[in-house]
Amino acid sequence: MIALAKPRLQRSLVVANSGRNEVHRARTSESVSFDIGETPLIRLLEDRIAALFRVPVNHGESIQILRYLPGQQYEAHYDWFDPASPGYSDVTARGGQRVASLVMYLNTPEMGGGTNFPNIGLTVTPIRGTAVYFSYKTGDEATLHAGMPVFKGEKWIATKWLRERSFVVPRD
Ligand SMILES: O=C(O)CCC(=O)C(=O)O
Repeated sequence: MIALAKPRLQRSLVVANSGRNEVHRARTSESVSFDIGETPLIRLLEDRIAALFRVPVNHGESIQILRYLPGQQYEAHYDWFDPASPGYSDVTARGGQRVASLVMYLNTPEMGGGTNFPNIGLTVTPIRGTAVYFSYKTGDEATLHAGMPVFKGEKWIATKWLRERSFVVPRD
């Protein structure tokens, strides 16, 4: 997964209140999005996620692979879209609201880079081959989370966001 992503990394974007994807100081990693079913490995991963969470493949957004270098982070945020933000109807027009997130750790950073849930006092330590999954309803404050700064080494993750309805054309 890391080898697939490396040549295509670009500064990560966030979904801004406007509904557009923008570079933001809160998210300083680099990443790449893979189209649904883009490679056999991506397809395998999508199928496993769909089977594990019993959510059809087409409810999933594209898998993103991210790399954080020392000092890079993703400040605390929610993955569900805020109904009060101006871009809400645009970002939910296709697939509806996000209902769950999966963060898969592709390596073990030397120091730092935990996934912190400040409202429930939990920090998940990134360990290669493990993942953190959380589902939510709109407004769920327990799911506030941050990718804490990496202090030493690199942090690689793959993320998957799931929608309440079909988000992409079903794969063959
Ligand atoms: O880097 C992490 O541990 C969390 C990533 C994250 O919050 C996200 O991509 O939404």
